[in-house]
Amino acid sequence: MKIDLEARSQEKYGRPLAELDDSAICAMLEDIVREHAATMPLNEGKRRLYYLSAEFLIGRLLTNNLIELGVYDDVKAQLASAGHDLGAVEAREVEPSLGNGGLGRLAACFLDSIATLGLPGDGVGLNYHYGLFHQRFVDLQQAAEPDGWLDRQDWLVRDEKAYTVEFGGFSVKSRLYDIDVLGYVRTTKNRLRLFDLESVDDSLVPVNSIDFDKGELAKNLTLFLYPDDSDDAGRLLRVYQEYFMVSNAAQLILDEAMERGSNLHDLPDYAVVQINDTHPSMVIPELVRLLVDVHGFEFDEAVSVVRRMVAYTNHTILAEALEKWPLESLKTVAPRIAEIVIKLDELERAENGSDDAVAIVRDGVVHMAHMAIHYGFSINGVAALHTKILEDTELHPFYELYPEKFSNKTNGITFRRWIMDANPALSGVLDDVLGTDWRTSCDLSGLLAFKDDDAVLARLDNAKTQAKASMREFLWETQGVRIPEDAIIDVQVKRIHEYKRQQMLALYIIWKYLDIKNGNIPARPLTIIFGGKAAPAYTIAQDIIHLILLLSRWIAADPVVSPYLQVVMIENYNVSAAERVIPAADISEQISLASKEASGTSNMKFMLNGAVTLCTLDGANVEIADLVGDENIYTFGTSSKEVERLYAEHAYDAHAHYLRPGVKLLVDFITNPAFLALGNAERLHRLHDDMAWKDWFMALLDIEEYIQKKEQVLADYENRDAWRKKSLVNIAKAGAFSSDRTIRQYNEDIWHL
Ligand code: 26Q
Repeated sequence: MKIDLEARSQEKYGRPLAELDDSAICAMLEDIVREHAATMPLNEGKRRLYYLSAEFLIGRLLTNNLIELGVYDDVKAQLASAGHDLGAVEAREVEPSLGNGGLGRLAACFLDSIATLGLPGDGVGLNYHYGLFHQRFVDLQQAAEPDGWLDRQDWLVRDEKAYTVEFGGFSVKSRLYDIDVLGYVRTTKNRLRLFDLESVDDSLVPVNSIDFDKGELAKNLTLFLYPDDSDDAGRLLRVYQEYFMVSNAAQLILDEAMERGSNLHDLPDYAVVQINDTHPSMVIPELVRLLVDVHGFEFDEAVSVVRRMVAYTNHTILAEALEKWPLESLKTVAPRIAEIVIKLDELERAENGSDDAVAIVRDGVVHMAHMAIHYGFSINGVAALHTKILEDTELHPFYELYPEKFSNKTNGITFRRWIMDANPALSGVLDDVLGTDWRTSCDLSGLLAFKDDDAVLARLDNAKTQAKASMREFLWETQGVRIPEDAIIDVQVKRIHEYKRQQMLALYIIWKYLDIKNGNIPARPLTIIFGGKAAPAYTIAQDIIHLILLLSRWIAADPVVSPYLQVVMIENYNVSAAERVIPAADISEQISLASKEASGTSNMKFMLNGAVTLCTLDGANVEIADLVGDENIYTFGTSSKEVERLYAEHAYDAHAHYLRPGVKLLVDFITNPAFLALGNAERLHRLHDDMAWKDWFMALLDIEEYIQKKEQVLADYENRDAWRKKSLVNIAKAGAFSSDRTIRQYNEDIWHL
């Protein structure tokens, strides 16, 4: 593809390129990419994948698309010669806010890999007008505001397809928007297909609040993406949303299959549906409904068709996060779906002679995961340990019924976004040292040969320094925070959740603060960076944010400690922030309670960017540890087996751990009088008491070993040579976590495209 920006500028704006401002250039580049993408043919194949997901956390698209088209460097040079900086232009793009966290970002990485591998497969989801809320910090607390990303969003292309969705008591018309998904240097494309209502009343949403009259919402289903851990008020609306999503998706799937020659009896030859967690699981009864009610199938045949085309990915072992809907809610939202779910439950009981443990409907509650496992042909976990736990404990009765349906597909990340786009300095070093093949093979193992090569180690180190400079600039510009140039950068970025144990890192900060106060002056400054949103209804998570913000202010105000210790909480952490912060990290914090984090994917992004991991043996950390070896990772904490035992036997005594002298000191710091005076006493007391009496995720069990390990990490950092080698090994081994590898496995084992 050839681009002449000067000619384009004259044509679009009637002015020379040099006179345009960054926003105008951004819009112009978006136009160019969109127009070019429109001419690209779709990936073809008899069987198409539909990746159904309530979330696609795609991030900004301009840079990514310029990279995929192979014109990034050219565009950058043309802009530079007209006096413009592509980085500043990129920053004008508004990031779509269509996901909560890991699950949504995984879907986005998958779309990139599916397109890059040239496989025929589209994402299908919803076009939320305000997406997830925008996070602001007010009075050291999280405030949630609507994120009007759609106002300035330029990537959506209106599609011809439109359907009717029937709810109990009313029906709505839908409208489809597409975003083209380009693969890396490919001439064919896929699409992200986002359904919306034909008309939505945005005026229901007040300017500065995400509270609004939910009574009207049934007709405005696509206004918001609900946070995980949503409150009850949001739950019924979530069912409406989910049904709207899957009814549209199912109609689209049948439509396209018929267009391509299917008689629907052979539908599994034309379509395979991957459901991203249970959120789209109602696609199962919806497909059955369409085949029976619209296309005249017998119920049994419809079920047999659907059974051969739906596959389910599980992303959680937290029982409370598995979707269970009251049957009454389903009856309200979609009465016919409720009927079909009941029939599916009866059929399953008859076929398996099975008991309540695996039932779809039990005590008036519909277990979505159970339905997906019985009526899907595949279920997978997202990391080896996670899949093992599903098989051995959480979903064991299902594993006994259908061992052949279970498999592991360890998550992955796309290297296009997470090095080529986010870390140009490191990409450049890799190009020079390895040649450019790694960009498509994602094989970085060639680096290992340079483990003792001073010149290469120095270049990698220099790339880290450049990434740190970029992050420092970002935090200065967006938050007015200054970070010392020589600081060790220690990062935990992810949704705020008790099981992820941000509170344990907060306790470390208290320990370190007291240690410095006691005269133990560190060799160099340590900057600890947090980022992440908390569901507005998740009180303890809000309390944890408050504690972090308070610690940040408290330490900054202390002249003795602040030269050596700094706490930063990134406001409104999102994909764009991740791209600036992850490349800069020295230490990757992956400290969830073992057995609770299904996989984690930031762990992979940090590793790829040369951070060294400090972690529990949870999720994909286990696989990272196996790959890099003991000398290149720091692991600590109670094992997942022992954690499971503690839960099963109710054997964890939080208060006993709290009463240990070193621990009590740290926890009680949260409610010291000066702190209470500066912060919100209610939040601090609640968090203190939760830790001292409940500590459901056992932070106090692991805190001492965690502090020890972290101190060892900091000491080892001072051996600069050894540390650079650790960093190199981590990068070299990260190829295993390319989402291209993950997608190949999905295709070979499940999709067969
Ligand atoms: C459910 C019902 C109502 C409203 C919201 C939700 C909801 C929304 C989002 C429930 C869960 C989520 C998101 C889950 C998630 O992000 N899970 C993460 O998935 C990653 C990709 O597999 C894993 O790496 C993480 O370990 C897992 O926590």
